[in-house]
Amino acid sequence: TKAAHKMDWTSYHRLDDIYGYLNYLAATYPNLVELINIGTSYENRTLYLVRISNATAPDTQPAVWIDGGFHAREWISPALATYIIQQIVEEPANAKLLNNIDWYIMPVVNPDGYEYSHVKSRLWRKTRSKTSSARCIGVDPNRNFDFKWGGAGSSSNPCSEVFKGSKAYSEVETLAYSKFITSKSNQIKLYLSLHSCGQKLLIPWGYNREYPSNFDDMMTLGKCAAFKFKLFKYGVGNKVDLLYRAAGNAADWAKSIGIEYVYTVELPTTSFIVPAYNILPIVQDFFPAIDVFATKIATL
Ligand code: ING
Ligand code: ZN
Repeated sequence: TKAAHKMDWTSYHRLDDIYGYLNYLAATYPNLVELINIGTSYENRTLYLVRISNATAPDTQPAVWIDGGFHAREWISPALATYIIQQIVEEPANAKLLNNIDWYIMPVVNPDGYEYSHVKSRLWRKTRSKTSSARCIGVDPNRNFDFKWGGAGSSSNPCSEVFKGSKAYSEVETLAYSKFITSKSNQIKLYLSLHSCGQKLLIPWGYNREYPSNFDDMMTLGKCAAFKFKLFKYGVGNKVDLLYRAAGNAADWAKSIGIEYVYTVELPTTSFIVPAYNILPIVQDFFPAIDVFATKIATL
């Protein structure tokens, strides 16, 4: 990989640049940032996430999980995930976000797809694993989780964009992800999975038109967070009410293992193709919501 270096939010970055930035942060702020390797993708890329914490004893305080890059073409999501990392680690004005919270942030859950969308096919969505069909590649990682796997809004056709895979966790990426989150499930109080597009904060369930028992609490916090958005207007509500059913999605699974506050975020705009000059406005507009979430979580 590339030597450690800085990052910017005026262009989209390839996986090596993103990992180079994570390396740079871990090397520059060793007491704050830990680079964690949770496995290897189908095409042999490392699956990295960062832990940001100033706690002296590990795993003793509430934690936040944030991910991006589930879907290859949704480039604004790794951009926001890396921006959140940068703001927490490198912006002194945000030091309060480190009080009583551990942050686990994984900018690119599906690195093979992400790279493929850069070099071959801009609108690629899925992973890059071989399927039972010689013609069709990849699984929708957001239909591959072991909660209501295979239900409405997923497909058993390998050529579908919402192919559920041959079984739950057929994909090494979703398996590694689920194992890591499970290992921290007592600590993680808030889960944000970043997608695009459409400007929504989506609340489980997505498999069925039903609400989790703390749905009203998730609505209240989601609306408080959404009040912070000035440039882009976000809708807040249940996944099926605002979008569609999608069984086997990661956020439903996260909710099913007991994480209290769970959101799938559909970032701006109304297209997967967001011009690079819109990255900064989108990520800067979003960041104040992180403070709302953190304030809630730190007191749980
Ligand atoms: N949307 C997500 C998808 O996987 C989602 C999020 C999940 C919506 C479940 C509704 C229900 O379809 C994008 N943009 O990928
Ligand atoms: Zn997506």
